[in-house]
Amino acid sequence: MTPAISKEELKERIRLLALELGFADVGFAKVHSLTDSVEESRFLEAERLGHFGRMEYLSRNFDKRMDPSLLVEGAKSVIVFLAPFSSPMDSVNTNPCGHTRLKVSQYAYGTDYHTVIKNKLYVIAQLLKNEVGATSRVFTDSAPVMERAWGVRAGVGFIGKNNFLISPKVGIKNFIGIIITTAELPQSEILSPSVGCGSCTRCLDACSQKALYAPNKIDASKCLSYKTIEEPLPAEPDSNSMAKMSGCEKWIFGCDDCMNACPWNRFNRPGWEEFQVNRKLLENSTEEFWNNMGEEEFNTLFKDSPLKRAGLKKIKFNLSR
Ligand code: B12
Ligand code: SF4
Ligand code: SF4
Repeated sequence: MTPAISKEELKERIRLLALELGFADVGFAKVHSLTDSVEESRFLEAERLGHFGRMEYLSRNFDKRMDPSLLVEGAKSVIVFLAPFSSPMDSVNTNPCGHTRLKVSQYAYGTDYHTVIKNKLYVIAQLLKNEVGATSRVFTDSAPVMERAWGVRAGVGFIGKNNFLISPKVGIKNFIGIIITTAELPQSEILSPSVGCGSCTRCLDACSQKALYAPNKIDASKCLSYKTIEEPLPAEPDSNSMAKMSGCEKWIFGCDDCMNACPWNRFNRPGWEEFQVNRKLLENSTEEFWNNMGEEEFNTLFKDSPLKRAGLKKIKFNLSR
């Protein structure tokens, strides 16, 4: 009889398949509850201080957010994947002050990452099923999972002062993909606490909104990413405040300032092609481009794009702020 695959062998098969699929790194953590953890207390503090703004969904399913075994019955492991989205920035207008450069966050330059990443994670979930009959669920920004916290626990990175999960091997511009599975897999080594930000504070200095109000602390309700994507349109025109940005540049969807400021960018891997399909179109878009656009054109051009989360009305509103 063929001997069953060992846990170490299975872990290695997953690692190799993940790299073959284009993931920049992968790590493994044992499932446990996050109750009484530093992440739980930071989450509750942010909620108590009103920092979630109108993102009411963050307060729902708190028990599941703190315990992956409530999302997958019998879960034993959390596997964390890093999917690079860094862009070359080769078509950016380098003399933007002639007109205000309208900026869209790099993560939204391509096809919606939820679809792209999940499709690859399903391939790995299938391997787990074939090899050990495991039940698995795949996630990316789609469920009450503390994705950054699990990234730390799976040894793929540390939490920077800008709150990002940063990998000393593959940098900062990475989405996180997660598989929660009933397969038992060996725990990866966690990074040494000496790996981190040191005395750097570039991200805090770069935040025009002072949303990053202290190291590792973000008032998300002030963050441009929240303001330009998540916050509902106001009933009264311009009733919600936003600190003015520099005259030459304006974020109209998301914000990358605290990410771009980070020296760990030099370790980024090239972003997947799927995440670049609208890059040239979005890097130097103008007010005319947006103001002349109708819903139909928007829905065609950005059919499978993260921009659809905000919608054309919201983007036009962001232009006018
Ligand atoms: C809600 C949300 C937002 C909100 C609020 C963000 C926030 N920081 O709270 C808004 C809309 C503002 C937002 C913005 C962005 N987001 Co967002 N967002 C999320 C989401 C859905 C939930 C995050 C959450 O639970 N927030 C609540 C806070 C309290 O938790 P947290 O951010 O996870 O922070 C924890 C750690 O920082 C940790 N921690 C903090 N300090 C310390 C210290 C120590 C010692 C330790 C151990 C831990 C620790 O504890 C915190 C609480 O548990 C996640 C997906 C997910 N399910 O996790 C994506 C996610 C965090 N976002 C992501 C991205 C890419 C962005 C943007 C870059 C998009 C953009 N360019 O516009 C910005 C970045 C802003 C920033 N500086 O964080 C990625 C981050 C990838 C990465 N490498 O870190 C995620 C993981 C989505 C994904 N699957 O890739 N986001
Ligand atoms: S994404 Fe922009 S507004 Fe939000 S914390 Fe970072 S720098 Fe500040
Ligand atoms: S910019 Fe500096 S302080 Fe901020 S996350 Fe990067 S290394 Fe840390």
